[in-house]
Amino acid sequence: MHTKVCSWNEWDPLRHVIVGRADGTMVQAPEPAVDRDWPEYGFPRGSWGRLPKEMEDKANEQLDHFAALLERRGIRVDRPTPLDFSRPVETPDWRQESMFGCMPPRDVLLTVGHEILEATMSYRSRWFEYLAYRPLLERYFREDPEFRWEAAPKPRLTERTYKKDYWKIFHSLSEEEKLERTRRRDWILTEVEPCFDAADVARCGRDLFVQQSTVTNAAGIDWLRRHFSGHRIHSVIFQEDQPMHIDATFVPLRPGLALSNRVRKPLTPEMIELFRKNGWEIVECAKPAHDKKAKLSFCSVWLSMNVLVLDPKTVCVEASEVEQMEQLDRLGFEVIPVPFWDVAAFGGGLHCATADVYREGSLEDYFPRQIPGF
Ligand code: DAV
Repeated sequence: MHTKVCSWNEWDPLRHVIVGRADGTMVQAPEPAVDRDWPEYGFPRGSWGRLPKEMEDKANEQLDHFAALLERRGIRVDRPTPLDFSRPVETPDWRQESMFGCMPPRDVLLTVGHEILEATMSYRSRWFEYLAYRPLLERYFREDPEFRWEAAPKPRLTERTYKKDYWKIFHSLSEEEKLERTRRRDWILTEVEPCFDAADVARCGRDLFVQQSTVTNAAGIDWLRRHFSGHRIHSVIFQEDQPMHIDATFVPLRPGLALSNRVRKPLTPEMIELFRKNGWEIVECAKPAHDKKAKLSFCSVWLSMNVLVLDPKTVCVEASEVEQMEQLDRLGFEVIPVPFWDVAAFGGGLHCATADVYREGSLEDYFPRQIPGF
């Protein structure tokens, strides 16, 4: 089979994609970066374990259905090889009692042009997650002589990577104080070493928008800036206490149009200015269908806007998100409803669950008028 790795943005016609698997996904063991207490679902603070089998089966059913739908549209779909995520893992610096899973390839793999970059990740439970994608990456490397296979430096993730007593202090703060911390970009990660998740990056040709977040620090963004030296890297933040991944907050849909979260407002005025100056329209997303997170899910109801664009006229949207579908329809898209809510607890929505391998199209400059210093 002919393999070509290349994708420059979030909207060019999709021809080859990775779709994750729910198999063996864990409510991960405690670790410094994660604060979780779910007694109502049988996972009180300190506990961990595999997500219930019936939930896993339902999630896999929806993932398989989504993969088949993409294949029927002529898109090649590859799937990761799950590890035994219940196993403890260790490095010379630490031991972690479980891993997480391989449902959201978007978190780990960043495709920019002919390159796929394995992100550092910043959770100990996700340190080895790249291994689930190695059989695919090895194969692409064999089959596509132009494929650039890269991995960011693995972080040490010692105690020095995380702020001491972060959660204790966080829980004592008022909403206003939490927001103030967000404005200061003050979350759990220190700046000792570069950390980033691939899902904090929104790709628009020459311009990459990277959200600084609970899993992506300034050093991580600096690393990306030096690594993708032919690109313009824009560091952005949004109004959200515990931001994690840009793809339920700010989503480019096609040249000239982006979807913005109606609550998590951009806190980087230069970003709005850049879009405006270059003739882009930013529309607020529709109201989500759900009013609370899915059971056992870290992800918010804003998975409503975690859409997968198949080409500039076609978009996949979670099937219960009626208002989001209607809005995208009004914006001129053919909307494909995809049942996916049962996947949420396994790490996200339609964008999270995929990673681009090949989209047609070339590297373009969608923001010729830049803002100095941004
Ligand atoms: O807003 O809950 C979802 C994206 C996960 N990859 C959120 C983040």
